[in-house]
Amino acid sequence: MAKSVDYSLYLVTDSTPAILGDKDLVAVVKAAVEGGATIVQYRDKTSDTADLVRIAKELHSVTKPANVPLLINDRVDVALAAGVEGVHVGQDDLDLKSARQILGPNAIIGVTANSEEEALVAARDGADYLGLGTVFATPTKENTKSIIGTVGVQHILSSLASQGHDVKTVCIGGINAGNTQRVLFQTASPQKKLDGVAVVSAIMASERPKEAASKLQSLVKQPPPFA
Ligand code: TZP
Ligand code: MG
Repeated sequence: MAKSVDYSLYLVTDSTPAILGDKDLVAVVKAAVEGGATIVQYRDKTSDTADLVRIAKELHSVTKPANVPLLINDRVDVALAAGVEGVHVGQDDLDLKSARQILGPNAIIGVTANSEEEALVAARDGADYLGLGTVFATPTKENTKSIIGTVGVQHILSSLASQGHDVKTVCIGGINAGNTQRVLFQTASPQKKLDGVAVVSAIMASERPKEAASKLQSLVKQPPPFA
C-alpha cells in the first residue's frame, strides 16, 4: 500500500556557503515549508555524526508540526537516531533492503536512479519513491554520473509503467521556476507522470525562500500554458 505522501515540491537542503550563504538552515527550511515545500531531505555531506543528529532534530521541530516528512540523505543511522520519517539513499549508500529492515515498513525510503535498470530494481525492492536524474547539469552537484534530460526521465517513467510499478517519482537537477512546467510536461506519458520536482538551489539559494517555494508550488499545480 502506497503511503500518502505529497511529493509535489521536494526540498533538498544544502548548508554550503555557496548556496545557503549566511542564511540560517533551519529558518530557510521553515520558510520553505510555509511557502509550500511538501517534503524535505536534509542533505549534509560535511557535518559529523553528532551534528547531523542535532541538526536533523532541529529541522524536525519545524517540519513535523507542518506534517511535512523529513528524510535524511545517505544516513540510516542518523534518521533512526533523530526519529525522522525516512531516508534517501543513492546507489552507493546502504542498500534499500537493509535500510528497510532497519527503519521498518512505515519509513519513507527513496532511492536515486539515473537509469531504467536502477529504477526497476529500486521499484521492485520496495522504494517508496525514486529521485530521477540528474535532469540538467547543475553546479550544486558537479560529480553526477550522468545527465539524462527530460527524455531520460520520460523513458524511465514509461518503463516503470509498463512493468506495472506504481512507485512515486520526482526528478532532480537544475529544476527551477523557469523550467518546472516544461519538465513536468515533457516527461509525462499517458501511463505515468512525475509526482513532483526536487530542488536545492531554487529554494536554498533564494533570499526569499518562502516566496520561492510558493512560486514553485503554484507552478507544479498549474497545467502548463503549452499543454
Ligand atoms: N542529485 C542530483 S542533482 C542534485 C542532487 C542532490 C543537485 C540538484 O541541485 P539543484 O540546485 O536543484 O540543481
Ligand atoms: Mg548518497
